[in-house]
Amino acid sequence: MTKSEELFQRAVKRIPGGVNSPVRAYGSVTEPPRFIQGAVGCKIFDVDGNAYIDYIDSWGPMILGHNNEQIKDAVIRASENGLSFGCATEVEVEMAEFICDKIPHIDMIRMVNSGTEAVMSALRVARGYTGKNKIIKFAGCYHGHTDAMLVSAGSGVMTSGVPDSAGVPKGCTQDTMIAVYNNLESVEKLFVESDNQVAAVIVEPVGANMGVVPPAEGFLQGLRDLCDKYHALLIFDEVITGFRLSFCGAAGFYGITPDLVTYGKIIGAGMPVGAYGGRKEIMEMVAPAGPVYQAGTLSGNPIAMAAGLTQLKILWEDQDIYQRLYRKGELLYDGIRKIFLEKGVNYQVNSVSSLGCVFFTEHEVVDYASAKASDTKEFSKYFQYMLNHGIHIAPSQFEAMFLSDAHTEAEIEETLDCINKYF
Ligand code: KE4
Repeated sequence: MTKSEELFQRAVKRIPGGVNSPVRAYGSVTEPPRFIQGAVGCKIFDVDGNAYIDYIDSWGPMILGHNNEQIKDAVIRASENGLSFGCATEVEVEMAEFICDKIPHIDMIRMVNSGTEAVMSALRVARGYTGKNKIIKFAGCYHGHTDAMLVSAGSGVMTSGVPDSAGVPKGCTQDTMIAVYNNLESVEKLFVESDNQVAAVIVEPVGANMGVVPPAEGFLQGLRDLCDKYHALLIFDEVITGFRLSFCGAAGFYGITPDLVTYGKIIGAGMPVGAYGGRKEIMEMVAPAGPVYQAGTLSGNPIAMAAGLTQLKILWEDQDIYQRLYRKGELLYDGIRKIFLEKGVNYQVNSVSSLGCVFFTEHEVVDYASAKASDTKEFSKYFQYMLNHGIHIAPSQFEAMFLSDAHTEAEIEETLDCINKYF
């Protein structure tokens, strides 16, 4: 028995499913979950001494690669003053000023502790600001596990095949309406049906929780126009795309201005940080400035802020990273497309810059229904081969591959060689 297997046997006795987040249980693949000892750069090491090229990157935060020295030093330095005070600190002001000075559509921002908390709070602000209750989300998009968003959600919900979640009363989802990603008609239909009661449309500007599904040409602009037409807010959930596609996220990459934006992952550099922000007139609705309540014991934690701010400063000062990530994405995902072309494999490869995935289906994947048509059994066999040949990808068809600045051409070539051997 491997140490991972032994740890998993112990874990399942004391932690539901043996993990603190469902996707880590490898539930939809046939491998026992790997327990990780450590990581550096683009490599991750399990407790049995196996090394892998890592394309999970902690689900996105590790855009610079694992164990970045500058970030580690910042955490150690900050921890010397204490871990948490429950009072305001200078680093929170620096973090807020840094982001607001550089992201044009953010006048004010509130730190929380996860992407879920950021989304939950942004939805409340949108409802408080507009005085309306309905929210439009998209099938296959995942916005964390707040009750109102656990409807046709992506990521772990989609992986587990649970269409929604137990324990979510109808009352929590009665105001959540589901549209079809890349289908503007399905969105306008809901606006018309809801008798002008839509507070907000929330969208992953690049779908990355049903596998990777890029926005069709005009889709994001269409959402912007519909929200303006029906006086609703457009919320970009940039928990994955924020500070990844460009320093200004997908909003900057596609040139679309959201009214509110949610962040997670990269903003904390691996520490538990989420955030939501937008125009001053909206954000001043948030307590104690306004009537929309939201709070958190560890929000803006000084250690987490030190980590996140260090990472954001590195990204800001070296913005060529976004060109490097774009080129690495082309090398990897175009490389897979080339292999499929040469071998007559008709599977799909969807990608946007450093995000991408292989869909085990012969049809184009443009939304939840077409993603769901993928053969998850074939995916599981592919996952198992990759893992046993030192390539660590997400243990689910409905997740993304993440490239970091630490991945070099050598690792990408090694990955392509492995994929070539498999197919
Ligand atoms: P967290 O609460 O997990 O920090 O963020 C929720 C969330 C919100 N919005 C988007 C677009 C997200 O992708 C996420 C979380 N992403 C998943 C990966 N697909 C986290 C991995 C996990 O659940 O363990």
